[in-house]
This record gives sequence, C-alpha cells and structure tokens, in this order.
Amino acid sequence: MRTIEKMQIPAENVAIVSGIGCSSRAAGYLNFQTLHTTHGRALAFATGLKMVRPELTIFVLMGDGDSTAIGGNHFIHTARRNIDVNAIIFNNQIYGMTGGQASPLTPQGKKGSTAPFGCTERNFDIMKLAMGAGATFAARSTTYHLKLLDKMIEEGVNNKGFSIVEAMTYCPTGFGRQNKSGSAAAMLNWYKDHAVPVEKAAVSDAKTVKERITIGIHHQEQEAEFVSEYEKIIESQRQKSGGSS
Ligand SMILES: Cc1ncc(C[n+]2csc(CCOP(=O)(O)OP(=O)(O)O)c2C)c(N)n1
Repeated sequence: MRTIEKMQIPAENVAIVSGIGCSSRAAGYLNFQTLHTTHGRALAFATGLKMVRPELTIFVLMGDGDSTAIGGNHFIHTARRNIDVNAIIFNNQIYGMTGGQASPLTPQGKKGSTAPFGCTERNFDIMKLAMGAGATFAARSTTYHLKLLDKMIEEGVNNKGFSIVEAMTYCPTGFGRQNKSGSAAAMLNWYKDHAVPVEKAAVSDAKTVKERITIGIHHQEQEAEFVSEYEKIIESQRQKSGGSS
C-alpha cells in the first residue's frame, strides 16, 4: 500500500491477485482490482490478466506453500517467461491456514505437524530458485525491516519483467508453538538479530551466512519481457496479413 501510494499508481490500474492461505486473504482487504484465486494458481491467473490488460500493475500475493509447493511449477515457469508481474511471497515458513504442515520453505530440522521430529528435507532458497528459473528481479526483506521491504517492492515494480520479493513473516501459532520460537514479538526480534545485508553476507564465511537471513537485492538483470515480445509477434503477423486483425 505504501509503495503504491509513493509511486502514485492510480488505484484502478492496480490489480492484486492472490492464491489461498492466510497471506492470500490480503486480496479481500484491499480496495483495488482484486482476484482471490485458487491454491497455487495465482501466477497463472496473473499471467492471463497481464496478457489482456498489460497496462495494469499486478501484485501477486502468495504464501510459501502456495508459491513453492502446489504452485512451484507456475513459479518457475513465470520466472522463465519473464512476464511483468510482481510476486510477493509471504514466507512464514509453514502452511499457516491449515494448521502448521511443513512447506518447502520450512527450514531443515524445524518441526511442522507433518514433520513432528523435524524436517529431514532441505528447504528451498527462493532467491536461488528465482535466479535459476530466470527471474529478472529477486529480493528479500523481513517484517522487521519494513522500510527495506517497501523499497524492494518499489524496485520490483520498476523492473520490467518478473519480480520476486520474499517477505519473511512469522506465524506464532502454526510455526512458533511447534518450534518453541517464543512470542510474536520474539519472532520479530529474531529477524532483527539474524538478518544481514546480502552485500555483507557475500564476504562472510559460509557458516555465518547459513545461520543468517540475507536481505536486499539478490539478483537483477534485464531481459525481454513476455507481453512486449508477444505483442511484437502479433504486430508482425498483422502487417504480413495486410493489416487486418
Ligand atoms: C488445491 C488445494 N489444495 C489444498 C488446499 C488446502 N489449503 C488451503 S491453505 C493451504 C496452505 C497455505 O499455506 P501457505 O501457502 O504457506 O500460506 P499461509 O496460510 O501460511 O499464509 C492449503 C494446503 C486448498 N485450499 N486447495
């Protein structure tokens, strides 16, 4: 909201697309063009919307389960396609809405109701996943580092292509209780104490980096944007066929 206001994007040109989960409830609370879709499929809906209404600034709000488990396939292909939508992943490291099942972002060793002795699997690093899949902007911040989070969202909007902002949030009930993380305030303070700017992390030793959350812009590059490329094809075919649509 703060970023939209700061960037003075007219409300009627903003579309909020969300999946299903606690985080995805956000679409219901916001007064823009909103689309509350199905679990894991928000990026597919957003892709269709951007194709027919390229003038819209689209934010796609998803949980960590939503975006990287059931929606993992959409995530990598949207990144590969480089369509100009802005994904914001609310990473509370658990399936919050359904009662604390482990997600692909639950850290290895942490508990979930489907992993009562701790997750044996390694968790994804969304930044690396985004880069590997071809996203042109990938950044991370936390709910403690709100100014940085606003800035990252703004930079993401300025990027002409697929932008991913991972917002580290917290779920004191679904994750905190099982992992004895303390109160909501304690979980917020954990981010304060464990976040490190990605530029600094690059020069730290591997162990330190592993125990910390790197924040800031992790990746940025310029690549052809999907809708623009598609429009070029439509235009060239139109000209070939003598201008008729
Ligand atoms: C196709 C489908 N499968 C499963 C569900 C049940 N379901 C609803 S929310 C949810 C998990 C949400 O977790 P996450 O995406 O991490 O978001 P959070 O609630 O933590 O914000 C699941 C599995 C569903 N609604 N639709």
